[in-house]
Amino acid sequence: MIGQYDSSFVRRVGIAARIYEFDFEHRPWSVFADKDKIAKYNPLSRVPTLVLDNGDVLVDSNTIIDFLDRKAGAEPALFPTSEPSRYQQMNIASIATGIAEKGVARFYEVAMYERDSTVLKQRFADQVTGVMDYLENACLKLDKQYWFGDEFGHADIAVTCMIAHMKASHPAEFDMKKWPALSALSEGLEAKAVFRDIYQSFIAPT
Ligand SMILES: N[C@@H](CCC(=O)N[C@@H](CS)C(=O)NCC(=O)O)C(=O)O
Repeated sequence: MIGQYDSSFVRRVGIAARIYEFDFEHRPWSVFADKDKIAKYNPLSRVPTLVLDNGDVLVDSNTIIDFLDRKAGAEPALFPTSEPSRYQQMNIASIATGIAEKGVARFYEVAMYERDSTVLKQRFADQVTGVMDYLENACLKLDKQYWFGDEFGHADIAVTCMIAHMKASHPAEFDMKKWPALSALSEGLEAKAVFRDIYQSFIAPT
């Protein structure tokens, strides 16, 4: 698997692969410094990129997670198998990875453009507030410890990886005191061995 664990997308895939006990080699290549190496496998030069033993290449965390889930089989799957729980938890994961995508794009805008756009700045702040308030309310309504029940699943992993990534890359917008339920959920998961192992502190792209 190609990509650094400071990316919430790479990390959510790494955590799922570890939980499913799949053996994989990890190439922590940077999307900027190692762009050309990544492009040999993925024309988007994006991570995560998963190169299979037969040479096929999977791109995008959602595609890779779908592949891992099917390979792992129904029993240990990290999304529920029945509806409406399945689509509800997929939506939570999509909302979390969606704001993480906005976060990556916003980081590039601020770091690499000579002049910031006040429109995009405000839009990003509104999207962060909208998503985090939505997730906080959804988290408060849980009748179990996690979205997946008594154990954590992909929705819990995606939210926790997104929070770590966004707190590090957008500290001004991510004052977690505003979202205490999400804070408690992510802090609890970050203390677990698999989250501590599959981790890299944020390195700003240059
Ligand atoms: N939708 C993708 C997003 C992946 C993504 O944005 N990865 C970032 C690293 S955190 C990246 O590769 N950025 C380089 C670029 O977009 O040019 C996924 O879920 O895997």
